[in-house]
Amino acid sequence: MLDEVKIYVKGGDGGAGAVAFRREKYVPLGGPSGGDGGKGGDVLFVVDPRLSTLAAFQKRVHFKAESGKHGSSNNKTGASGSDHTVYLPPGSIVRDIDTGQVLADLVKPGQHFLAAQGGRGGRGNSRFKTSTNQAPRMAEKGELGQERWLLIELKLIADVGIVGVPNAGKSTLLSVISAARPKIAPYPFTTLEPNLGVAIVGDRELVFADIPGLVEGAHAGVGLGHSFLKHIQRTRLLIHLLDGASSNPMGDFVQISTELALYDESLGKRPQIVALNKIDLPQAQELWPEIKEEISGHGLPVVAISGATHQGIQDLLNLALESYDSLPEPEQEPTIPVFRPKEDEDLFQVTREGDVFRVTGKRIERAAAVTYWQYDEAVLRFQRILAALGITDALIAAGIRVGDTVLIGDYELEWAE
Ligand SMILES: Nc1nc2c(ncn2[C@@H]2O[C@H](COP(=O)(O)OP(=O)(O)OP(=O)(O)O)[C@@H](O)[C@H]2O)c(=O)[nH]1
Ligand SMILES: [Mg+2]
Repeated sequence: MLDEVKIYVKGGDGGAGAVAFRREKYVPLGGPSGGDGGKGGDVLFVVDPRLSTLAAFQKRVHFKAESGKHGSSNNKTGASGSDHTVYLPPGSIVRDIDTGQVLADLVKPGQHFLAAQGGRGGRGNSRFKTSTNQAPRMAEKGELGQERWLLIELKLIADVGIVGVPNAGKSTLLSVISAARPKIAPYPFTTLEPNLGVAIVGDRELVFADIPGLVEGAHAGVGLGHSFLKHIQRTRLLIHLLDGASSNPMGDFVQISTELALYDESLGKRPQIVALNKIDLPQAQELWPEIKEEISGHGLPVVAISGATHQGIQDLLNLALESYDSLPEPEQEPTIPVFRPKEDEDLFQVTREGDVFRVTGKRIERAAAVTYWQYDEAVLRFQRILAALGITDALIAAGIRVGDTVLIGDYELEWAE
């Protein structure tokens, strides 16, 4: 699963303008007739909702548009280079590789981004004809196409994750509730990377992710590994799909729940709706009463559905929307705690200028600020703090005598016995 790729894009260079002159019968030297060069093609990024990963960029990272053709005689403009379109999945963020600045946030199907502009074609010599120069022997070169490296990140933003053992029917469910067309097959590990689909529930949209099948040890990388598990960390809700054709759906349930919790404790606690799939099969119908009771016993909502006949699907969607709306956003990714040494507030410093002693220090200055100097008790208490912090001793060591002035914060005190 690729979340981030660096790709190189280059617009086509503009074609060169031509230097040519008309050749006509009986005209020794005709006027200039060199055509302009063609424009270089652009490299465009376009959102394709059928894509859900950046996997295509494992094979190829350089994309160049075609250059413009050179201009030619008879004022013929060179052909423009064709554009090169690169398709990206929805949720792709395009960044400048050096500054990290976001250049485009590609979300909507069909949304465009001009990744690299093609160069302008050079002007042919007929454009340089003036009253004083009727036969210019000059033309322009084409402008070079823009080139740059871009960083593309994929935000896989799913609201609801569909999890379960291989072959449970997760991809089938996604294909029923959305326009997504994931591969479906009667063998395990058909889905290799998460697929996203948007389901319309009433007047709302929910993005579902069909997660590859999980097996025992998935948290440690068994099966297809666990890199895709992080993509369900941001989902608010899980649909845990049980395979009604399995010999032991409850055993599967416990196993998958364990894998999720082992991968990430909070994922194990993520709200779940359990759905027994393939209820069209007699085998599943037989299992249903017992499963319903057991899952309800765990305090979880449970429904019976069939991706094949669509039984129970609308109930499941309504339930999903209802729980989704009642849930808070999932916790933010944990930030790294920063430990700073705590400032020692008791520290103080005594400085002497003649018979004036200045005491600085956070705690003692605060104590001075909150003392009601008009009350003896308060003053006594302040003196106890001075002693406790070792300031009295420090002042004596510094040579203070009765009648000298002590400055603490904004206060001026007279030293007495
Ligand atoms: N009878 C019946 N078969 C179903 C139902 N849903 C899915 N299937 C079949 O179960 C098999 C597996 O379906 P998938 O949707 O590929 O299962 P998956 O959970 O995505 O499997 P992986 O991607 O391999 O983890 C296919 O042969 C489906 O046709 C259902 O409701 N009833
Ligand atoms: Mg699948």
